[in-house]
Amino acid sequence: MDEGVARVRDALQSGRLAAALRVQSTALRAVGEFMHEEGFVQLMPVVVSPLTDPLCHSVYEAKVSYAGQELELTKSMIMHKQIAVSSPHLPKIYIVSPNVRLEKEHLRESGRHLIEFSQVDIEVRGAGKGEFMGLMERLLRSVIAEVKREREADLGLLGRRLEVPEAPFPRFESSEARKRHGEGFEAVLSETVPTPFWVMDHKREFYDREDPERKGYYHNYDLFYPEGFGEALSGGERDWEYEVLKRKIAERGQREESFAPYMEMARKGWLVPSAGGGFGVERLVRYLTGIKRIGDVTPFAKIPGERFTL
Ligand code: ASN
Repeated sequence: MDEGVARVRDALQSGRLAAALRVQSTALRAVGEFMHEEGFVQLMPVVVSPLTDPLCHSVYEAKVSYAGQELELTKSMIMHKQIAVSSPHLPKIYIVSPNVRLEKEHLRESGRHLIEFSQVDIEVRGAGKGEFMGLMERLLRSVIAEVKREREADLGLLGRRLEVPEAPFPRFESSEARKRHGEGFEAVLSETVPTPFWVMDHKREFYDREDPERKGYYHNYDLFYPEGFGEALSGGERDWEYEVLKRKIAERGQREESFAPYMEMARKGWLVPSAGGGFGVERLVRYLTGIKRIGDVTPFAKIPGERFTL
């Protein structure tokens, strides 16, 4: 028998995976209810498109051709989000979006990478980072409270103790954290800070807002889980002006044509300021359940570099 088949069957039979999936169901319901109460509109995911996130790290290409057109599998819906909130009728949106990122093999042992995962991707027209971060703190607190309430038995079975963290969460500037803890500062902080926390200012993709007066400073943020669980969410305020986007694309050695429809909208002045971010569902479930390996919270996990059976 194929080893992969046996592994999936064992995981399904053990009961732990089902407990994690019940936690996931509750978490997703809590996310949906929270977003609904906050007035967000849910969009359905884009799976293939000529336009997707360039990402700030290198992955293998995931392309399909259809009727003579080259399309890419979605890495994130960032640009679709910006385009959607350019409508004054859709100021607050979210999507539970499948993301395909064909990560390099060296990430096999990271415990937190999958080559396909689900991202809750959120965008708010006209928001600043403080507003968005506050929203995410309330969201995480309400998800944890709901999971504790509804899945007490499952958390017990998994031996997991969870506390609803106090808000606001601590904030660290990446430049200071790097000076203090070196290049691995994110891992150090995630191991040592006892609550979820933010790291501000990452040199990242062209769409995250760079301070116009302070070149090289980005108005973006990552949320981290404690206990070594690592990154939870990444996001930022956005740039929207054509000349700024054009310069930043060039600085990254990327080609404007790769983002043609988005850049056309920017050139016409149709994009608007916004802020947003997205968190990985499987990573959230890892943290909620205390299960360290991401392959253990989902039945058909695609770990980078592994051979896939199902
Ligand atoms: N979801 C992220 C954001 O909104 C983008 C990403 O996943 N790369 O900034």
